[in-house]
This record gives sequence, structure tokens and C-alpha cells, in this order.
Amino acid sequence: MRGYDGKFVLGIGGEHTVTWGLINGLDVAMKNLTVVQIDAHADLRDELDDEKWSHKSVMRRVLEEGCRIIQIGVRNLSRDEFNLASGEPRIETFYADQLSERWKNLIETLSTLKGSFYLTVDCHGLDPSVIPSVASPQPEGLSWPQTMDILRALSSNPAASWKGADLVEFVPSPDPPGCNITAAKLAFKLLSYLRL
Ligand SMILES: [Mn+2]
Repeated sequence: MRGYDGKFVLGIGGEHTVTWGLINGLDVAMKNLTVVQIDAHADLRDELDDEKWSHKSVMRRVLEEGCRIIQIGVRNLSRDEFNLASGEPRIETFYADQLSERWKNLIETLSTLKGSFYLTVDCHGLDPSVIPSVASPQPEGLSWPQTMDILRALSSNPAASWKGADLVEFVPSPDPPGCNITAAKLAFKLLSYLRL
């Protein structure tokens, strides 16, 4: 059985810093957790505007707690973040411009994860043509079919325990009207793929 006492934690909404609190409350030590991060940004800065706790630094705080991090779709980061991601064995980054070439590798990595894992979806990890109403939209994001492939790979993994997920950085908007439904459908599909 997956999840916290048979339940699955799903966080909806908020700035990306909420991820730290959500995973810190799981029934697994953070040093034993893999965090799968769909995101346009690496979020590995040590601080933003002298603030240690921000959407740009949340994965740095997660890393400091001992988590392993798998990043997907990153296409906007500082040189320091790039150097950290390149030299840190607990971080594996599938950059946006590598996704077609490394797609099989990514799916295999997700399908063969061991132990406990958590998925954080920064909604701007998807392409703005899929979900335009986000904080800091960036071109060259994940397509809807790619995102579904990732959910299927994670949910079909027999050897790992999926502890929870969150969808963050979405900005509800009446325009365009499909945007809110797409974000809601992402949460629905995520829960549908779970095999609790
Ligand atoms: Mn983020």
C-alpha cells in the first residue's frame, strides 16, 4: 500500500516553498526520499533577495535535508545552480532541451525508482501553450502527453512508494477559460493514475 497510512498527500496551489512543508510532514525521513520535480526553474539558489525561503531556493532547502532530486524540464537557471546540479550526485536534471533525446532514459529512471518518492509539479514546468496562467511562464515546456507519460511511469513503478504530490505556482484566471480546467485535470489524472 502506498502513502501515509494508506493515504496520499496532494497539495494544490501555493508558491513553490510549500513543497518543503508537505514533504517534511510525510511519514518518511527526507534523507530517504526522492523528489521528482517538474519545473522550468532549478529552484536551487541558496537565497533570493536575502531570503532563504523562496520559490527559487526551495529545492536547495530540500537538498540540504538529504533528499535525492530528479528535475524534469528545467530551462531557466543561474550558473551557480547549473554547477551545483552538475556536481551533486543526488541531483539528476533532465533539461528541457535534452528531453527528446533522453526521453527513454527519463521514463526508465522513473519506472525503476526505489524507496519512497514525492512529485512536485511547478505548473510552469508545462509549456505555456498547455497551462498559460502560471507565475513566470517559460517557453519550451512539457507537453500534456509527456506529462501523462511521466505520471504513468511513476504510478506503474512496482518497487517504489509514492508518498504524495503537489501542484504549485498556478495562477487561477478566467482567461483563457480552459486553463483552470487543464490544471484541475492534471490533479485528476494524477490521482487517477495512482494505484492505492
Ligand atoms: Mn519551482
